[in-house]
Amino acid sequence: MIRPQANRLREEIDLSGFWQFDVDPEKKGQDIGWPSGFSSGKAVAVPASFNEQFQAEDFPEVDIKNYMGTVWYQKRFFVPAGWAGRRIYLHVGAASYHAKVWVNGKFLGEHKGGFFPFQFDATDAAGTGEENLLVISLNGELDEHTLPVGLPAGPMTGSYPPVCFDYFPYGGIHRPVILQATAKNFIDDVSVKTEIEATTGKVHCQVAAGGGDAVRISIADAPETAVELPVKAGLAEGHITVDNARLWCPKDPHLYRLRVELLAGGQAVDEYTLAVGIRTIRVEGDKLLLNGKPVFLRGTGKHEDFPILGKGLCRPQIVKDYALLRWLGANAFRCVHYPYSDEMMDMADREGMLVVGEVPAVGLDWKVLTPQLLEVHKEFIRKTIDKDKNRPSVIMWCVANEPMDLQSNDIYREPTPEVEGYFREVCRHARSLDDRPVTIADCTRRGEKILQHCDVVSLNRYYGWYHLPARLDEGLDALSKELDRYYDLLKKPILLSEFGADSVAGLHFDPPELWTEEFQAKMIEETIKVAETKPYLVGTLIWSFADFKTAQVIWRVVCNRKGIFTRDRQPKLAAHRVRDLWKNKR
Ligand code: GCB
Repeated sequence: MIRPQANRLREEIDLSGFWQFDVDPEKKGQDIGWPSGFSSGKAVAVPASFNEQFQAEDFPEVDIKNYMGTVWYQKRFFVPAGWAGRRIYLHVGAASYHAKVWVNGKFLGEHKGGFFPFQFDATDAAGTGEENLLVISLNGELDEHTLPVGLPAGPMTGSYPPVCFDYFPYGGIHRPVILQATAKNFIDDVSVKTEIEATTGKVHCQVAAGGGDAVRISIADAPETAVELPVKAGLAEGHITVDNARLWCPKDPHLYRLRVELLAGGQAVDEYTLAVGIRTIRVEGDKLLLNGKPVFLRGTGKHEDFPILGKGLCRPQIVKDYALLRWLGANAFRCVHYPYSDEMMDMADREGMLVVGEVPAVGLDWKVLTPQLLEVHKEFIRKTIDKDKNRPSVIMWCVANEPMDLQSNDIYREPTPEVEGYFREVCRHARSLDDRPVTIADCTRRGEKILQHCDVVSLNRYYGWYHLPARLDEGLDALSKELDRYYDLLKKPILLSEFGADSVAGLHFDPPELWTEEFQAKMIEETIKVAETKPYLVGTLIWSFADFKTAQVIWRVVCNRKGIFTRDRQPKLAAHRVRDLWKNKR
């Protein structure tokens, strides 16, 4: 899938703005004709989560802040007369969780999964030169067959709202909704892989086309690179070469503009431009090699989370987050626990960030690993890869976070052969779709049976906090031994994919105590120092970039407070300490 763009052969209309919104706790909307429009409810902003946009009395029939049931969105939009005869489709950047879409009462389709874009053809449903009505219903209920998993078990048991993962289950249309017009012959998808031979960059392209007879690919502003490829059975494949290629890397994240033109009868009928970074990424021995040279990831895990907006796209916040990452000296982040917006990822490509992409597979209690969930998991791996496959910044796929026996909460329990088989298949599937290294973030002490199927071993470790709380010296010693143990067993590169401690901003104590800024700063600093003595370690990703909203449980103070920045992006002591460690290393 490619996202909409405006160019000489494509037009787009962004439907961001105020929409009509209502709740439907009894799921009656469809029976009483809401797909053709409804007049009840209130105005809501799109993109954004709906949960924090209202007061409780605005929707007395539900608890709107914690509501995960059905809601309806509606928007009138005008399609220009000039779009007559064009192919028109609707692109939704992301909506949580299960979406159904109608235009002028005509059902276009449905989509499951809160963090992926989806598109429906609206050519027949939408009228040109007139006003149209778009209606989207969303349902946010999660269960044992969804990802994230919705069966409340493990550490979040008893949370409100009930979830089994540590972030707030915000609902709504979270990313832009865009209407795109193309020619009837159109570019449907572009997949790019890059290779380096001495100083030459090779850009392999696979273009899926709806119609047309040939595809021309070139680097924009370098017409001599152009190559023409025939379209056969809807596909065109080939490569262009770039002499003396500027290789994409954190210090010089150079992006080439790949131009793809679809030709019919010798005429360009569609065009698409894609930012491409020429780089390679692979694992060799215990190293992660970017363009053949070892890289070390210094950064944090993040969330899409901000007051009022919830998980909605906020461009100023994205710009600010990159400014803070640069200020820290970070070169990396992990998309905990789902694929991020394209806007966030565009900046990663431009800023030279090394990104661990992540499938929204969290809350994976061993009990729910059924063949049915495996199918959903594989489908979501495909969607995650499809969304960000062309991005130079994405250097690894994390295909699951902390699978464990959540019911017993026993981190020393070995996975059964069935559990191991599930993750073997998950890793195999990811590799069959893409050549980036595959990882799983483990939180148990017996993860080797699962981690052996990965290319990089990711460990989420909280020594000094959840384990050996406040006993930092003992914790660091245990961490050091455990890292060595995993390396000796698996002989693979290890990423410390989470570590950290909660701190309430403004809470101080000397000598450092749990929950204070001093303890968090010390724990993070000392953990980084221990980790960096390990030659097989390929990165340290602090948990977390900023405080973020969680469901209510008695050990979270409104938010998870492991941020080294507050939720509104003010630095805690830990951020200053990390900057001292990293500022000259980027
Ligand atoms: C983890 C999870 C993350 C939590 C974090 C914590 O291991 O991957 O989702 O937020 O621990 O703070 O407990």
